[in-house]
Amino acid sequence: MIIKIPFRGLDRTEGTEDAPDKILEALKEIWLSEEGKKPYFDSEEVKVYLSDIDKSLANIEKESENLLKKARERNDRTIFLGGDHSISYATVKAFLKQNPGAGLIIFDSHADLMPTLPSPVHEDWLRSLIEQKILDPSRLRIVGLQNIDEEEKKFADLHKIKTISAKQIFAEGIQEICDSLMETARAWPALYISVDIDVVDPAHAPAVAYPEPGGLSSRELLYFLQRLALLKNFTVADIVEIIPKKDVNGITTKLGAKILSELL
Ligand SMILES: [Mn+2]
Repeated sequence: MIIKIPFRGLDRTEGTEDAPDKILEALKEIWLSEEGKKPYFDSEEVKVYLSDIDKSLANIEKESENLLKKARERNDRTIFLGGDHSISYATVKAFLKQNPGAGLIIFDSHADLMPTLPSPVHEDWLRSLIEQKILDPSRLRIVGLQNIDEEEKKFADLHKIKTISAKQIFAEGIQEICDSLMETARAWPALYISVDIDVVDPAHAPAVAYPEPGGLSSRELLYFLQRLALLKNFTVADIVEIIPKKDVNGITTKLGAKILSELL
């Protein structure tokens, strides 16, 4: 099941609200996944209010909960299409309500652990979930990290958050890193994977608000996702932060569609 969430909380991520429809459009050009599966899906859309963060996040949480229940009854995987990363505040909350003790793997060049604002946005949503004791930081991995702020680093150290930088992936080897990630995730009762497209090098995914040169290649991200998607406890994912109007030749949107086809 694909759930479109055309929401962003900030002007900086303006345009991410166009991504769900553009990604689904690009998906039509992907005939088969690399495993040879045809992408079959139902799609739903969550109602959001672009001028009201709190109202939107509350509604995303409520509707996601209902849709996740429906997906579970049908034994379907659920993929949320953002929007900016703030949507994960609500979707992860809905997921954890149904799957207590579950874990979260985030692919992101940034940590999203900035000091919290009154309403969660794409740079503090993760810290909000931890401060509000919704997410247990021991069941969290941030992969592909490149650019972390000092304040974020303090918070990550304090809560012993395990991060795997892009540099580490290069130095230690993607296979080994992925092996240990799989081992960790396999032990969790359920797994949620969040993909911030800026984890990918801007040479491969230019349509983002904060490009970070030195990121993963498209193929490296696909390698991680294709392996993690083999885990039976992997049930929910999101793909966020694509800004179609900043794209070059539609490659970022198409990468989003490709990721989607590999995760379905
Ligand atoms: Mn992010």
